[in-house]
Amino acid sequence: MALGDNRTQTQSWQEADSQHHLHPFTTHPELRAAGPRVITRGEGVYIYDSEGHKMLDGMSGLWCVQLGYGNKKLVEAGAEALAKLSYYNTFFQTTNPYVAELAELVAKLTPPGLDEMVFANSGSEANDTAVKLVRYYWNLKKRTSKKAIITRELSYHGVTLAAASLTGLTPMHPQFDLPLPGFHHIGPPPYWYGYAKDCSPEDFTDVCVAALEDKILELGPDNVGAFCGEPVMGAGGMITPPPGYWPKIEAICHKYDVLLWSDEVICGFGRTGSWFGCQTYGFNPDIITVAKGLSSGYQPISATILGGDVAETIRSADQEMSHGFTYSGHPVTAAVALANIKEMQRLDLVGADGAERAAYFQERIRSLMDHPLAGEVRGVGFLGAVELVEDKVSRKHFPEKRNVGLTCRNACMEKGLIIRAVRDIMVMSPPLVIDRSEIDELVDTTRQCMDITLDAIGA
Ligand code: PXG
Repeated sequence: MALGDNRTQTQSWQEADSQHHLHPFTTHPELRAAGPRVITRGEGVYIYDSEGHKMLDGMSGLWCVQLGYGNKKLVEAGAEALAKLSYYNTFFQTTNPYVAELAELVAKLTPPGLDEMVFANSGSEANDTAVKLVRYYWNLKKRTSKKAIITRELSYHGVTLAAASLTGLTPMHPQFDLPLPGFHHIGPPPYWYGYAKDCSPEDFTDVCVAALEDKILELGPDNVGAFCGEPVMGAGGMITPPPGYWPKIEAICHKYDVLLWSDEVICGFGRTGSWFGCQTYGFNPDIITVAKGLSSGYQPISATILGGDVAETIRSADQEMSHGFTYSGHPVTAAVALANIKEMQRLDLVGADGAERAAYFQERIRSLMDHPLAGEVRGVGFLGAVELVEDKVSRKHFPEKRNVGLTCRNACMEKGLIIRAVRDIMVMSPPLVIDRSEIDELVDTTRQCMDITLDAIGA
């Protein structure tokens, strides 16, 4: 197709989109002035737009395509299920082969005891489900006052009413009169580099853990149902916890009989180097929520996974659990998720092969630390972040209006690399199949764009 034809087609898609499509987290007059980029194809770690630009997707879409794009095994599994059983529900004492096998396989991978699950379509729905099941559990236990849920400042848990209420990125609240009652956010978040200039990481762990204990005592342990957190905070700035944080959080939850809920929508399915982030950080949650990597994002599917007494109490309750979606355990999404996990196992993405490439990724991103803009480089598994600062010694950030992160992100886009800017934190979450030469491309382009940023801001 000639370039001119491409442009005509692109423009017609842009016009159609601009007239009818309201996008997530988007300022629409801005988008409509610029016109959306139309992504038409993905293969391996690369995506392509309608004008033929090739981009290395250093974000795995939205932290989700563990297997990269276009994996044939998943395509075939989806097509086969679509042809054989395009839909049937899991209400009224029915199931389907795909979701039955998926539940069994997921239960094998989760830590011991976490082996009952409710399926939904998105991370937000999995989290809303968890909120309801926390309430249901404490109602079944006849401890009906234990309903408050505690989360952390800068956390991201989704956008439905309950999930957005859990979310500690508070600018997401006022447009929608949130949070709902019963949701409490504690600070500081476990973000040592950003919050603790005069404190060792170990001491900062204790500060963060004390914030949870203080909040439980303030609300009264009899009123607190659960604490929910992401093992590594994703959308809030790729924040890895300080040493010993999670086991200490777990001990506080046990002390006050508060359920521990690990939101693994990003961290699940190999992202941090283990199947689940709680395994990487050594803690035992009562509830795990997953989405994204469960199907490598090829189909919308999520799950709320229950363990211990929560699983036992809910599975043995002699009453109907009045919850579930039309598409809970959808055969096509389940078939794709099943094929995804089997493919991840076949490729050893969470075994020695993945670990070797993750170690290389971590080593390579740390090489960026000698750049004048790099205040901290952090990461785990296939998560990485470079925090850009004005002054390395004092950890002084640039004024927000200088848009340093955005400048760097836009430079990366120009050079065919997709990474995220959260404030001035450059975030990377590449597909777990990324190879060494692609890791080199990711890191080398990032360095080049940090140079461009340095020139642009005249620092
Ligand atoms: N929990 C966590 C930890 C997440 O990261 C959700 C829940 C909600 O999932 P759904 O499927 O309802 O979107 C998420 C989603 C970003 C970005 O810009 C992050 C997410 C979604 C969209 C954008 O970093 N995470």
